[in-house]
Amino acid sequence: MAKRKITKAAPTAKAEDLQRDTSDGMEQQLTTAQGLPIDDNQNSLKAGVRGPSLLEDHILRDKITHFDHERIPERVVHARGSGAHGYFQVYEPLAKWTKAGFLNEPARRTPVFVRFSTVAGFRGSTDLPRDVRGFAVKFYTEEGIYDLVGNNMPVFFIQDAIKFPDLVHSVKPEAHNEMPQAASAHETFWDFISLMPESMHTIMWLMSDRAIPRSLRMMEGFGVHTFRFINEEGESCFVKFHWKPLLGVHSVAWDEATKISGKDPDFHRRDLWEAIENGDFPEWELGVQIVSAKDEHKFPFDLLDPTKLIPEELVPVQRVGKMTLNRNPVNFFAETEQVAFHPGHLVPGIDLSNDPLLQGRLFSYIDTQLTRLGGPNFNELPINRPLAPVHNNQRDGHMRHTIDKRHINYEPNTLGGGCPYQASMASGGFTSFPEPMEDMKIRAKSEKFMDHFSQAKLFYNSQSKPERNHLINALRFELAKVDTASVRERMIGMLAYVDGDLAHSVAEAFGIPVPEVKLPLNHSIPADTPPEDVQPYDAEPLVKRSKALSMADTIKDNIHTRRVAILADADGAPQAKTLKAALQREGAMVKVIAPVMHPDADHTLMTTPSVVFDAIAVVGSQPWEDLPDAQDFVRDAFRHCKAIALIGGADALFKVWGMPDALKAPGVLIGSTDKVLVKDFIQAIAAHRHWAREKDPVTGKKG
Ligand code: HDD
Repeated sequence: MAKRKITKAAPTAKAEDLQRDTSDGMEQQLTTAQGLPIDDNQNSLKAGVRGPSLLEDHILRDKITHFDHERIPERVVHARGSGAHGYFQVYEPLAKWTKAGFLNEPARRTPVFVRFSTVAGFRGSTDLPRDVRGFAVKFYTEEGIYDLVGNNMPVFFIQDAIKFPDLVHSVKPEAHNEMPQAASAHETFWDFISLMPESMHTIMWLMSDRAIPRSLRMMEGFGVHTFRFINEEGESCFVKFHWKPLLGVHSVAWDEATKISGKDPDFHRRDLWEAIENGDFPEWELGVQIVSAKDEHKFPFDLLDPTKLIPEELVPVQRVGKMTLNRNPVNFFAETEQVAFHPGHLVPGIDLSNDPLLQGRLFSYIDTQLTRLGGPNFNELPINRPLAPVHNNQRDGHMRHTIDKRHINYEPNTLGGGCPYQASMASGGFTSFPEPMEDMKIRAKSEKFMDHFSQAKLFYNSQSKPERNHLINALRFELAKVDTASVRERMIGMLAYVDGDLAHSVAEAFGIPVPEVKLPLNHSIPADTPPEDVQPYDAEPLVKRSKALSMADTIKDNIHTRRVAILADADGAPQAKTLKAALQREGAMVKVIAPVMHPDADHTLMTTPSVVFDAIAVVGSQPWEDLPDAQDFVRDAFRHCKAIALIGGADALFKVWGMPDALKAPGVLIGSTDKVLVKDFIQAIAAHRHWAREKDPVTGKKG
């Protein structure tokens, strides 16, 4: 074998180099983990060219040993996630409520890392299951790390952390056969839920279109729990956190979601990545709902109950700052996989409440990192490291990075000059709000926690007609995947406590009347209650409908970053080009799709279905109807209620399929690429979806 010239590795002479944690791999020769240059990365060391490999091959073992340990345990929940870097800036100082530095200096850009996730699926599962989405934000503030570990839904399934393992076991794939992946549509989940009336509000959210977002960039975020703000004077108020996306809140259709899962399971991850690479930086405004200490008990629900939201009509959301995501991670594992969030990562000015779900979380997150990241030093990984300096007497442990230069590792001390010394409140030391406490030790909940249905009703009543239809069909779908009739029936009976029509519409799909069910005697109802006395306790809602709970009136005035496909063969290319340019001027991301690649085409039909686009145009009169992929392309776009422009004879398509009515359906435009059509098409895309086209899958009736 020809001898290669070896360039010597640069000596790592400087002490600070020992603390390096990144490697760009550029113009560097290959070495072992110990820095030994490797002469042959193709062949293991053998006893002769046809002989066995030698145990002595330390280079082979160095490589394979590391490879064998490349995986760490995935998160028990939220295993599937996508992350991005960015920054947060407050608009005006919030000093009257909080002393948190990053919420008081408009000039300060606080770096953030955000990880979005699904909950139930494994790490490699699809981005588009029906599921809650995690929305976790790590703020690298000057006062240390602050983590806002929220979801895209403002409420949670259970009221007390002690039920979390039960909830998660029920929704994860079933224990005997590990099916289904990333789906709540199976019977252990619905068995559990039908016995947990407190979950009914979150179930409304989970069955709604919120659970199948169009994009991570088009989701709201919520801190869920009530937290506390504390100002310089030591005064405290309650706060609920919101993230409001500047692109509006949008979702896909359920049939579309299932198809995307097959065609591009990385749909959300890709969408986020591409938007950031293209410079279309996703933005959210941070919103706060503030409740003064004196108003703590004025609502019919308990502020500490995580199954309740505060209707925006009662307490408006004040937009106080903006988060921009402008940088993709360089390495998925080092950043998105190793990032470790914890609701107990707080800064002075923000404190916890006694919400029993939050209290349990405070234990769970550190505990899980010990297993996942291998020990107590996970805070030293680059993605978790605070920008604020860290000085304490915590030492050693698995994978310690810091080389502590002082041997004085206790406090109080004189040998180390008393350092590190305790910070006073005046110098920024964290102090908990001194909430008065005196009560008996008890396993119970406050009475207001027993109100399980009033906000489930509020949510259902606040949905537009198409949104309600989607919710009904989601329940029909999910319960059809339940094999045990008694579980399904109990669940339908439970729905009747939310809304009679809802329960009836779901029951209709199973050909049964709405079963009458007694509320289950679970731990949220006192155990000595006789069954005949178990009545739903419904607080009188102060608001009957809340506009903010529906997506119908979200932002729909632009097509910025919307994905549009133009189906065009070589003959239609000139028209496709004109249309593409016009849509791009409005900020859309446009791709030309062709049956056979041509110079103006970006993708072929075979690899590119319409489900990964927001709108389609078909150009030219070629017999598209003969091509099976083209048929699915157009039919899916029609079924999923997307804007469709048929240009230059393409309208023949629907006629050939015996769907002449489709040509008159809302959102379907016919014409040439003249200005009028382009203008109408842009408007139709901005409207997001034309739900009026939908038919009920059970009755076949419109809307
Ligand atoms: Fe949790 C992860 C959000 C209740 C225990 N949770 C996790 C993540 C998010 C949430 C966004 C992913 C963070 C990331 O991207 O790494 N969790 C919530 C919200 C909850 C909630 C909004 C209710 C309001 N969680 C909750 C409870 C417990 C946990 C009640 C346990 C008692 N959650 C965990 C966990 C995870 C986690 C097992 C898995 C991986 C991790 O923490 O780091 O500890």
